[in-house]
Amino acid sequence: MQSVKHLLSLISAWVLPLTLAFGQTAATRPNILFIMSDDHAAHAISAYGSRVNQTPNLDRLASAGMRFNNCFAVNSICSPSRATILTGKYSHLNGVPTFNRFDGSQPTVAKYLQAAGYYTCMIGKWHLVSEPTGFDRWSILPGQGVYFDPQFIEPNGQHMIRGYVTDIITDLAIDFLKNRPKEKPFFLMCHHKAPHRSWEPDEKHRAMFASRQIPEPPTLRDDYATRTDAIHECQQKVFADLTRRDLKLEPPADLKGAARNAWLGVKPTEVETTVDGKKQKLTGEALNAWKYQRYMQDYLACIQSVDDNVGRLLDWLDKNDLSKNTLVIYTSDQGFFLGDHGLYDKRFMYEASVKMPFIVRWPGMTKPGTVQEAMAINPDFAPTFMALAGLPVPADMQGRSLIPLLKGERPADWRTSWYYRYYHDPGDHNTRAHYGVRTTTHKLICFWKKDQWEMYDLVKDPDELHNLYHDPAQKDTVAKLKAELYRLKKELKDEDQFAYQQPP
Ligand SMILES: [Ca+2]
Repeated sequence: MQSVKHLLSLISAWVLPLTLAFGQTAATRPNILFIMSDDHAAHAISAYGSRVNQTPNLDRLASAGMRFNNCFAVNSICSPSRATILTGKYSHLNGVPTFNRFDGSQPTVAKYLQAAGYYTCMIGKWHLVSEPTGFDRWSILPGQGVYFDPQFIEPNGQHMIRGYVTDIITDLAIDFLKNRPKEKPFFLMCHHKAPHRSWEPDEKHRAMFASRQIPEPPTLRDDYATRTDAIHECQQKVFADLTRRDLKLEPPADLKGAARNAWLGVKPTEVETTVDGKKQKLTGEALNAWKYQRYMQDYLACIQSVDDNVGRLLDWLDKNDLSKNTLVIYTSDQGFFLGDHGLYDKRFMYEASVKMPFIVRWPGMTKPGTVQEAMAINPDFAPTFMALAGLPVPADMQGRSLIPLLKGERPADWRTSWYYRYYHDPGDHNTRAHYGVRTTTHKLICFWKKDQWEMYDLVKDPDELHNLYHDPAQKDTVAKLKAELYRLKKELKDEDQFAYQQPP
């Protein structure tokens, strides 16, 4: 703790000379508006070529800025991604491999920016158990929070706000911007709860999607041939694992309390519903298709409200003459399976899960309507914020500033591979722990508790349907990927700190 305080005071002393050295003066340092939703897959954004929805406000941001096509979460679940974004470090160094408590006494990018004169604020989903540190103002949802009439925790207590959570978080963000000290640049983390499970839209957006037929993804009926045990064993399957609660089925009126909850927790194999005005009993393939529709209709309706609210924030910046000197980011804490491989949720190192949407508008610096193919990872976010504030990137942050990429300059030594590690096993969905490496062309995954491996050629098989690990023709490729995996693991100081035991 003492060393952190010492470090922060040193940084304060450095700020003036360093900002001058980095060419960012107090007057030119940009405001940073970081909007992050929860579980919003890039392939549910029309700027990313979505087949399932339209997101005009996110598209507006993308057309005025840069869309990253290859931005990834290095541990694809909520709390670990948040801890990584704050610290610039992998889970094994920031101490949050699963849903455990974040040690708020460690250095974070919010603390560094606050010490450097930024006005810092955190609004919405926090999900790190401990209270936020390094923020001048914060208002967070307890745990996962709820969609309707949510509670918020603030430094001086907890209170409920009536309404829909996505609207309220945006209201709070605007209130913060209105009442900020105008002489300081701001760093605002605006974290939406939506579209996290249990996917509860407000009435307006629910109605928009209620009768919409959503196209099925090509891998919805993946038979998992050639894959190892993990995907067979996991319980995050659209057809097998969605509950009556997920599907918004109405319990019998006489059921109360625990009995009602038990009824809602059932994964139904038969559902009575109304199709084209007629009551029907759905089973088998008809029920499977219906489950996918119910899941996606609600998930997409939640996203539509996020999109509307991003539009509100962008409008507010425009009206208050803040758009020019504010860097705006839209991202999600990880991706999500939208029926891809027959799954919902995230966790696996497969593309739909690890790929984060990442859209950045930075007027005057980032060329409008550009697309970035270089690989970014969520440990890069904190170093990027440091560099934007004109601060040196601390040596123990494991990512790299994205500023050169945002300016359209790709450093010759930019990464061509990155390391992944997921720990929450069995977790909520019986998903096996694994680590792996992804390059620009291949992916190697090791489920270390069983010593089972998968290898994919992402160029020939972008849907990751053909595990080539045991293919004799791929022997050399597998050996090279293994060498790279262990090189990265060592370089990142992953010494299996949480391999077999996670913090409580
Ligand atoms: Ca999440």
